[in-house]
Amino acid sequence: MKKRTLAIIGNPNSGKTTLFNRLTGANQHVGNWPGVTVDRKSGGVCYKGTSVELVDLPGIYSLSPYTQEEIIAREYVLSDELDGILNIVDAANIERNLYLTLQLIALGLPMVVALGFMDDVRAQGIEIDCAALSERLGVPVVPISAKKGENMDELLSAITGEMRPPARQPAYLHGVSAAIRRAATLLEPLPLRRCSLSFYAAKLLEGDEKMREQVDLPRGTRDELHAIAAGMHSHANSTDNEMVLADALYDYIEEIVAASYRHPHGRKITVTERIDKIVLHRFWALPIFAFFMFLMFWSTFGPIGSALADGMEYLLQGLLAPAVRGALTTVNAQGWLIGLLCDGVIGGVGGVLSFLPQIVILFFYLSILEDTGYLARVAFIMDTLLRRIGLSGKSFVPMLMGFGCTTPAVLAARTMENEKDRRMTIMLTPFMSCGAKLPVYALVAGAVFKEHQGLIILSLYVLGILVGILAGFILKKTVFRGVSSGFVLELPTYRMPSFKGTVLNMWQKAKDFITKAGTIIFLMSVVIWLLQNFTLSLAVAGNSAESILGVLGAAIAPVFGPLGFGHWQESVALLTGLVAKEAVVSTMSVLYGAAGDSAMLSGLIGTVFTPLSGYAFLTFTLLYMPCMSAFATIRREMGGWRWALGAAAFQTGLAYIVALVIYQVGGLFL
Ligand SMILES: Nc1nc2c(ncn2[C@@H]2O[C@H](COP(=O)(O)OP(=O)(O)OP(=O)(O)O)[C@@H](O)[C@H]2O)c(=O)[nH]1
Ligand SMILES: [Mg+2]
Repeated sequence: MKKRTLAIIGNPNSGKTTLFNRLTGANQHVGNWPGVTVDRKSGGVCYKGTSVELVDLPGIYSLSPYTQEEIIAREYVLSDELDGILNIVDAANIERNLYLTLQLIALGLPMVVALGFMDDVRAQGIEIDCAALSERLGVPVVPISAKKGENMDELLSAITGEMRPPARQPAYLHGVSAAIRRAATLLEPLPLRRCSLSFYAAKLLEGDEKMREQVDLPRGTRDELHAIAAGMHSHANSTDNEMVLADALYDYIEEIVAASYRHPHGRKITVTERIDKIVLHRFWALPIFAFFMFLMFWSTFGPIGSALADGMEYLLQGLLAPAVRGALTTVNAQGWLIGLLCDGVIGGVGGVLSFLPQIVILFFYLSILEDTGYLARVAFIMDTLLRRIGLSGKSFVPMLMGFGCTTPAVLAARTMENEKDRRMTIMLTPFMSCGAKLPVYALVAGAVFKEHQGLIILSLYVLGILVGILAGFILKKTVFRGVSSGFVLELPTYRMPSFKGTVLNMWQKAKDFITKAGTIIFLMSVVIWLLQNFTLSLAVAGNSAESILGVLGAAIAPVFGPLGFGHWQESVALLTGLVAKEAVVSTMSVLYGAAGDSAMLSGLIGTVFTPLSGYAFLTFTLLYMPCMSAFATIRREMGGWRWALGAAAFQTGLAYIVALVIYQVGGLFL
């Protein structure tokens, strides 16, 4: 028996992924802002012997797509891969959500509506008559709460049972149904899904550009459709069929809502509105945002973060390293093996792992930022500022996500309406201080700036944002000239972050970090240790300057001379940072031969850098091209090597210039 494939479709932020995770047991990312899911993910669910394949998609407001993720969702809906639709409707925003529902019904596919957020709606005292709603829509309606897991059995039996196509076409089509029927008959000979012909007909009559490109119409058919479309607007006193159809649709929605939805008397000001009054205040908005940033920062790098990092370091390097060394010595292991394990592996991997607590704290804040719904507000606040220089606040969402990791941040740019803006945003996100740069900051700033390290690191975070905005301004005036589209990011209702979700998120990030340390960083440390201990003729190197790495590093080092860090060790470290930014730390740790002794490493680094060259080094680390995995994502999203290499050259060039200016101009004063 063929497994049934159902697409979960609904508005952005309507709880699709929450429902998907609950039904399939998956662990996909959930966040309280529109645009979290930007790709399609599938998972299976089995109920009473029937199994169903569910596909989670990016949210869409209608079947007229503008952004990349919306196109992904629509293409999937129109493909032959799915057998039916599980439409999730946010009951708290029913009018807006039903717009999509009615368009989906016009597709004629078997469909079930899950009426989500029922817990929220009930708390507001709203009553919804699901039977009346179902009767008017012509499809089954199941009230649920995906977050609380309410009514999941009923929903499961609806989607595993016999699913029927909608009982009838939505009544809103009646006013224009004659035209749509005629157009649909015209489309019959074309290779389109039969049950969706009226949908295609409506879209083509509406004048949907993308649909016209997609459907290959013979000339005669095109002319006839044109004539029908012209007839439609003369009939409706309007020249715009999209408006005619949208009006008809909204009139019908009003009717449905009036029949099934009961508001309590009088509307109270909601908590969200109250919070927004303060948080989005004309004067207070920015200081409040700055305060939250400071708080995040202070906990990550201030006393709490440092104490935890010290504890971790003690475990790894104070206890583990001597224990391993002792054990190896007792079994009379060869000197090179002790060196490789203690200096190479524990030094390199341990050097990176000791920053795990700080990474976890950082992700705790980022998770709260997303789950409460404040992230969308930050974009909104920044929009007013960025608009003045021609940028869109929406770029700021991917940029903020870039504080975590560049790879998902680059994908998040898919939510931008304007293709030029999307490409520009992709080029800017790597300027943010991603989590992997954090260990580098902590190591170098700690060694060079001692008690002022917090301030120095804060300045790097701010510098990343400023360079991002400035580079955006330059790009907008040159490569990506054009007008940004208006700001259309919906501000979600504030929600308490769920404890489970936050912990899960932190655990996921910690796991990624540990895995990376155990694989890439581990390998790199071993390779670096070997290259540092052998000469080009493969003899054991007397001192590391003669080693393969020493020679290689010395060849590149002069490039960085004008930036103030002309030692071969830093050049090699920056090179390995292209694989993963954390590798800058593990490489320096191995190369400076600190053998896992962090106090010694810190002392050595403190003597290698002056405050000025240290800061130039950190600036370069902040701004130069991102790691391999982010680069690969940029190449995919930009659609080609030329773009990706161009972006990398732009970032590295800018990094060089900024670091050069800092070192040279700073040198005049210090
Ligand atoms: N109170 C309540 N909150 C919910 C419910 N379902 C989801 N949420 C919350 O709504 C927010 C959005 O959930 P997601 O599952 O990420 O929404 P989505 O539809 O996948 O969003 P996009 O991927 O951005 O389109 C999260 O904060 C969820 O915790 C629900 O039934 N009740
Ligand atoms: Mg989602």
